[in-house]
Amino acid sequence: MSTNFRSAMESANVSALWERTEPDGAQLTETPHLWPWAELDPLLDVAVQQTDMENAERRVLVLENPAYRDSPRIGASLNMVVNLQVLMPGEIARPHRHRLNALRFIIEGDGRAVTIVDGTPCPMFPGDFLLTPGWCWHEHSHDGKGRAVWLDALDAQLQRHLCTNEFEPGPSNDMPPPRSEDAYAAAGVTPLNLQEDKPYSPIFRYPLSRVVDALGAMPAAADGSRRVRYTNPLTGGPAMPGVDCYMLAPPHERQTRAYRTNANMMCLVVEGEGASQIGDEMLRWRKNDIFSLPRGHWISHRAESGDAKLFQLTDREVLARLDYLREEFRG
Ligand code: GTQ
Ligand code: FE2
Repeated sequence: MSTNFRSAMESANVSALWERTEPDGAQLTETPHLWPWAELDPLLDVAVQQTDMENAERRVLVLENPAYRDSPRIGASLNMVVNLQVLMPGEIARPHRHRLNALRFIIEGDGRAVTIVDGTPCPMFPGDFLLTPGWCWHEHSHDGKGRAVWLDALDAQLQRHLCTNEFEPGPSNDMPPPRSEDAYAAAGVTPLNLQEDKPYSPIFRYPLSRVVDALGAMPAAADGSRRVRYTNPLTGGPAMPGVDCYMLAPPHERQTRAYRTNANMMCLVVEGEGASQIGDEMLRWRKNDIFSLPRGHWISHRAESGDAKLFQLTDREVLARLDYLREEFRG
């Protein structure tokens, strides 16, 4: 390429596509990764010793997928970050809000730690699933005993790419009045007179017991698995934008039907133990382990105890709504 052409392009603010070399996302090779609870658990104690909630906005460990170590990517999964947060008795995490959609899945706590979401207090018992949808005020407090530990997941990289995030520190000047979720407690019945014009579920807290009841009552699929989705009762769709969540009970000593997709998924082991075949790799998992299911691999799970349950979060719905989703099943 002549020097004249090069400088003419530069001053005209154009470039030659045939000379560009940066790889596109499809060439990024992701391998599955498992973060064992046995390694995460002691790090949380050290994090408590080394941080003071007076100075920290949140006491959070960010899971970093080693597949992205030499890339500008961050976090556990391509479009979603997965973090662990810990709060001690007497501590608070101050109110703020952001456009990122966030969820919490509670790992440890005595139910005396609370997240207040837009004025609604949500007690945090182990196994509970809580929503903090985009632009809702939220703060955490703890007046019980022992550590409160939970998984946070946010659609951070996606919104970072789209430049759609905003952040506002509290205190709030427009906190909505506290509301009750009891109107939604009866499955199959939704109130009609409420002005619900929000793009997320009116339920902010999904207790584990209801999920376990549903899994126990439903028939198994042909491969023996049982799976429920956390939905918005007003639409039947996902509970909120950005991250779509499920609970899977894989069959005992049997493989689920293998599938492959261009969506990304993260799993938290809620109960029991088992193994997941992900491409060429077999990941063995047990309670509180966290692992990634990167796009493109053939995936199949099996339980090795009767009670095994995986909490799953995925960007699948984002891809589906854009008509970008591709997935196939084997057999
Ligand atoms: O608890 O508000 O893990 O704002 C990352 C960002 C937690 C939170 C995270 C957050 C929060
Ligand atoms: Fe937040």
